[in-house]
Amino acid sequence: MALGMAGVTLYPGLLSAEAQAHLVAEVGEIKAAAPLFRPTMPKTGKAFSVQMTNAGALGWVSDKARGYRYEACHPETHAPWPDIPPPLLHLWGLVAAYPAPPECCLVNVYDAAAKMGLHQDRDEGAMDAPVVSISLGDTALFRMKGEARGGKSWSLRLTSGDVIVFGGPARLAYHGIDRIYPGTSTLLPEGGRINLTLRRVTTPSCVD
Ligand code: MD3
Ligand code: FE
Repeated sequence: MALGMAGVTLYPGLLSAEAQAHLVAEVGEIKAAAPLFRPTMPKTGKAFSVQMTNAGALGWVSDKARGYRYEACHPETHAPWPDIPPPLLHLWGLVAAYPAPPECCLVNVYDAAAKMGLHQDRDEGAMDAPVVSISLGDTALFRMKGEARGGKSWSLRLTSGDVIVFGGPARLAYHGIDRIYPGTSTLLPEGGRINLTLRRVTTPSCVD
């Protein structure tokens, strides 16, 4: 599908209402095992407006002292992250075209005021693997820019049930969430938006 940039594939509304509700329940279980935390920026310690948690062998975390990184355990409970729910492993198999499973499911939770500034995802060792993003709940205004940082950006509204895959030349593109549109979905009783990103973090040592 043509979408403004090579390496980006949008599957609009790929997830049925039932599949979305099932994923919300799975996120509830992840949150019960690994409570939401609010990362802070490297060096400045400024808090993210987005809350996060993870599933998988490695979870993405950030704090003032040690910055962006992947860790095997929760930053506050120090427990290992829960497993990635099987339906998400299945979805990765459908859309990622990568010969190894994801190691991280990062859960981003947005309230009506939350946003995420333009950034690159470059904390992963396996940059040949795509990132698979799943949107649940309120619509978000997503913005993306070429790898060059300058140049023009383009925007896209991501709605509940959309799946978008970023690979190849798009893998190092700058991207962010400019705003949430409150009240645009009834999926989450408390409103807001959940984004799930599936990521390969380490280079696979063997391929089956
Ligand atoms: C393009 N999350 O967690 S998902 C992130 O909606 C992140 O929560 C946003 O950016 C969110 O890092 C955007 C879309 C996305 C995710 C990863 C990418 C786009 C990407 C990695 C490379 C290029
Ligand atoms: Fe990102």
